[in-house]
Amino acid sequence: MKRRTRTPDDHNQAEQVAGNGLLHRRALLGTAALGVVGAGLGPNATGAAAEQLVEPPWGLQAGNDTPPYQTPSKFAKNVVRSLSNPKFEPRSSLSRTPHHLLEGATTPNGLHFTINHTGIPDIDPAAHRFLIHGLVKRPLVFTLDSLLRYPLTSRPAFVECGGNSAPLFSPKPIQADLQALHGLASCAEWTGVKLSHLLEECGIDPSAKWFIAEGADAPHLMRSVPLSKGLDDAMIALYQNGEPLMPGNGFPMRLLLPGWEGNLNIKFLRRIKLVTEPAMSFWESQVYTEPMPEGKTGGKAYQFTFINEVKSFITRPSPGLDLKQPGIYEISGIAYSGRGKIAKVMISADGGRSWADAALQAPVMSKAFTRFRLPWRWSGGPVILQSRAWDDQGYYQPTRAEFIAARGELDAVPSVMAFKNHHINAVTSWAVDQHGMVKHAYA
Ligand SMILES: Nc1nc2c(c(=O)[nH]1)N[C@H]1C(S)=C(S)[C@@H](COP(=O)(O)O)O[C@H]1N2
Ligand SMILES: [Mo]
Repeated sequence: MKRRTRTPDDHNQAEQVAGNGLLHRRALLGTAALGVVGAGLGPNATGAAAEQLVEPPWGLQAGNDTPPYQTPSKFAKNVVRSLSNPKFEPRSSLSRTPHHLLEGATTPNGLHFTINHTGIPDIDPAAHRFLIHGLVKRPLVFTLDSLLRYPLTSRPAFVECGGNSAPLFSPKPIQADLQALHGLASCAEWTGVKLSHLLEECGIDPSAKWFIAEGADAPHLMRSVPLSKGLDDAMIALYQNGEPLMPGNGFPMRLLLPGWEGNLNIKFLRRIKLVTEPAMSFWESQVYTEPMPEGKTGGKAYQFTFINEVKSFITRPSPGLDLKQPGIYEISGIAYSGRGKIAKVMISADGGRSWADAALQAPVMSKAFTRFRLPWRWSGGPVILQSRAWDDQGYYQPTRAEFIAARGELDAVPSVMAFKNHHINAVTSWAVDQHGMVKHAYA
């Protein structure tokens, strides 16, 4: 495609490209293109003459001391995860990422979602051992220190629980915020040792086709993984966004299987055993399974669903982030695919009748969050906002109707832990009413 240069015409053109005020993504190049250049203002700035610059107290005295590890401003104290088990009862503990309060494509470590089925173990890295055994020529034991002597690599990757977005299985749209609906997915830059490297050192027996990975926490969570994934992009991750893994995310080491269902990414990793067949463990046979459409199959389930399929959602606006007045807004959101890179995101403001191409924030990385944006002029009427993503492997995010057609009627009581409610990637809709209030809707 040819590079487009801006013409003087752009200055007064904020070209509407789809219904209900969606503007061409090139308007993102500047407020000039939004047609507000005459006023000399961005969409929401007020004139400098209206208010005199006063000297606030923080400009008149020295500030606070510097902590060894900094935490966010007290004025950003609402930017936190929501907890499913705040009293720490004896059950799984989930924490959800506040996507509606974040920007960019990286989830800060303190806000990465977590699922820990028996709490967060307090692992002393000096005492932790990681073993590779089974169908190998030379079983080996690794410590954190010994792993740090191997070549390290870094890559961004999202992790998404198979139960993320489970509320969308409800037959009526559950009125909850984005964090509650899609908060079980996060994206970080992970650094560690490629698993293929360690497997080659152990010497793979030709009869090995799968491996079983097991955690060191109390449930010894165990999953079977095809060996081909272990030899592809699997990593023993030691660092998360540049610092040692967070305790809730697997300190001191975890299995990272980019693009594959969260549960397979075994944290507190203590063992990888090469085998000929999957173990059919509790987690792969009872919990993270996916039923085939009922009636057609008599209640059968797919044996394995490893890949997190392409998904997107709009983070701003979203429930709780109501629009104060008509005017120009930027629609912002996240898209990702467990198969590769995001190729395209489209946005609709009229419930799917017309669509506009969103701008993708570069660099677009494989199996990682991609931020998308589009300018929008809200005229003050009711609209339905939707986003829809395509990946570079030819897969696209289904509409709700397409998803139901493929998976059968959605009659489940949504719960992350229930057998039926996994792997939903249908389009999410936000209904904005004439007062600017944003609600979860089905369209
Ligand atoms: N050892 C161990 N690994 C685990 C879990 C666990 O409880 N223990 N939870 C799994 C689940 S259900 C998910 S979705 C992912 C979540 O990874 P995160 O907590 O780093 O976001 O970790 C998986 N790995
Ligand atoms: Mo999960």
